[in-house]
Amino acid sequence: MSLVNSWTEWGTLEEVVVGRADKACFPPIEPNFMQPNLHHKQIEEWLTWPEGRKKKEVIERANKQLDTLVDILEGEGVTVKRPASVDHCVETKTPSWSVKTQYGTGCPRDVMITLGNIIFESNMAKRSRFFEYLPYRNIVRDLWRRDKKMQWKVMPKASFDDDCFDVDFWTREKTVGDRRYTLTEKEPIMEAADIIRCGIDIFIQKSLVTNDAGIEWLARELTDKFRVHKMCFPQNLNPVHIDATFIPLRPGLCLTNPDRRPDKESAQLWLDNDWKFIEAPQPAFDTPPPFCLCSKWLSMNMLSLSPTKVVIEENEKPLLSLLEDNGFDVIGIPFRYVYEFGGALHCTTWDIRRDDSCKDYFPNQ
Ligand code: ABU
Repeated sequence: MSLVNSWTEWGTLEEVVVGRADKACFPPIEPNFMQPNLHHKQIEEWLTWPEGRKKKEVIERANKQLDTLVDILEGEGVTVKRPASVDHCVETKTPSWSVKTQYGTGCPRDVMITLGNIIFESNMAKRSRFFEYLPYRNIVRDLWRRDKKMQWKVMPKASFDDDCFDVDFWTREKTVGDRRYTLTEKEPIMEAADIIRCGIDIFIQKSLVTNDAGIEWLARELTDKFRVHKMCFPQNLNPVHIDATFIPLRPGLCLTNPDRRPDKESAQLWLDNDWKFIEAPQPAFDTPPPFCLCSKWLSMNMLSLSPTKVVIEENEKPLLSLLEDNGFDVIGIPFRYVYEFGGALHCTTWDIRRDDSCKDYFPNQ
């Protein structure tokens, strides 16, 4: 039996990794993180971005919500694994740069992805996240030893020298459709949360953390195994990860973000294959919690347990109704304390095994 098998975002979930808030730090200012958005004007006026370790109480309350997720998943019969608990408040350096601290282990999804029988480690886009794969290595090594069909692929580490970054991004005026972000094309760079999986087809967006070279690297690496498609959501001037933008819920049904619609070219393949788009309702809150680096659209960042069951944040009542109206069982859990550790329910998980296979959901292409 394969221990590693996950081809879609919605197959029945059998084994998953849930992140930890332990020993996390505020991400340090660096070329790919120069203007943190505090989301709250008043806070921005009196606060400079903090550095160093997050407070013990803040870590504990997030860990409590992560533990609740673990309990729910285990109650649903899902095997849950956790990354190693490591201290991120250590200086990180290579011969050409250093940053004061690392970040955290809250978001396995950003680093790790299962593509069929391949476990894939992305190389990340921030210096402070250079070593973020390490807390997952125990899990990967164990699976690799036990599942003889599993493949383990690691993206080449980027140098993250200054010329990997276009720091003018932070000051120039942004225009719809520009598609120039913080990364240059010097080296392939990618974060796994910019990918969504639908059987043999994989969709990926260019963003502040994934460049065109990263997408090309992935496409070449997966030739003959997957069809890799670029997607673009031109209204999003600061794209970071696709999983609060475009969420395939089950074959033929996709949740879309009304502020970030796919462009015509990106939408065409879905429409040609009879997928239906439903728009997410406005989130329950106008802003994410302070120190959260994501947008209010974490509301959409759900974890699918199967093609008929999902877990969402408990405050997102309009989303709950929409999903129920579309035939889903919805489990709502408290999760907002986790948001400042990098994201919501999709971000903080990495599925290792789902009951699904390499199907073609887009025969018409
Ligand atoms: N990592 C998911 C968050 C993306 C967003 O805020 O749009």
